[in-house]
Amino acid sequence: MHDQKESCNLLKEPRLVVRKFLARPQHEGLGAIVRRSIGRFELKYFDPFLVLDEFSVTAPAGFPDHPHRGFETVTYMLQGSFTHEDCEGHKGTIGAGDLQWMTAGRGIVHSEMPAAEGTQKGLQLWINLSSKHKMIEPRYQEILSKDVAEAIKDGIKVRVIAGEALGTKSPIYTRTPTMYLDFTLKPGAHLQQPIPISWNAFIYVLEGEGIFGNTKSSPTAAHHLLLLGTGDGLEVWNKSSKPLRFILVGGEPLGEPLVQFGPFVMNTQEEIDQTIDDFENYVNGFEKARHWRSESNLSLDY
Ligand code: FJE
Ligand code: FE
Repeated sequence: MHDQKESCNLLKEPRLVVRKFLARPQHEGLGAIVRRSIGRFELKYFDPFLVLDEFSVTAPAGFPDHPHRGFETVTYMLQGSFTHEDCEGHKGTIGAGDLQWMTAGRGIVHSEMPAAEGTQKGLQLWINLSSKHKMIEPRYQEILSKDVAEAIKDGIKVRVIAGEALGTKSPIYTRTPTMYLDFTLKPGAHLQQPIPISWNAFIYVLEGEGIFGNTKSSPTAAHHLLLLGTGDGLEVWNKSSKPLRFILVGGEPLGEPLVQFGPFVMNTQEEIDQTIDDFENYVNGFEKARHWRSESNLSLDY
């Protein structure tokens, strides 16, 4: 009976880990610290993912007024809280377990600053937009922790940020088809999670130690990024005595040319030149940035 359960494989071709990176702390923004795994020199782009930062910020540090164009940012809080303000008058605070899915599209200028004492921690993922969506109207989707879809089964807990797992779906609309799952496995738990075959997918470990891809592989600890090879899903084992927490993110590759200049991500150099021009002249989506400064930026002047 037990053997039968073990051999009952949901997956035909489990994906193996093909690359592993440790994300070390570095300085970003104003006095903020990030562990950057995607978007660093050795891994500039993992189509459609541009950046993955695990951030750690203690006031007065943060990410003061800055622009974005051509992609989406997903901010998922792990500890503390962050306030976001933009030049369109949108303002909001997200706390532990909450998420903000921001589609910058043609242009956003905003600030992202700590909203509490102590250290704020979270993840920020940048997802590229296809050429036909780069200039869409900006849009926000915010979900509070209590409204994040969750499922629990066989020692596995999943918080479904985007996509579907254990029969539970997220309400988030993803322009670029994406899955974003926050898993916690109890000691002894074994997970089989389907992933669309043509998608790129990665794991980022947050807590504990896990065996990923192959039951015989060596364990991976926190702050490591694992890129997965081809296949129809992922197998994970928690053979340790502590809980294992990680995110599994997958997305459909766009397969388009990419030209990036900091927070502007387009397809050609001409489009980047145009974007810098638009930003400097407050046009084509940056109109409201002309006379705008965030409240947090005003207070930085004292
Ligand atoms: C940015 C440098 C930056 N990672 N994680 C340059 F730091 C940023 C930026 C962020 C950021 C913000 C949060 Cl809340 C979390 C982050 C980088 O804002 F956009 C550019 N261009
Ligand atoms: Fe930003």
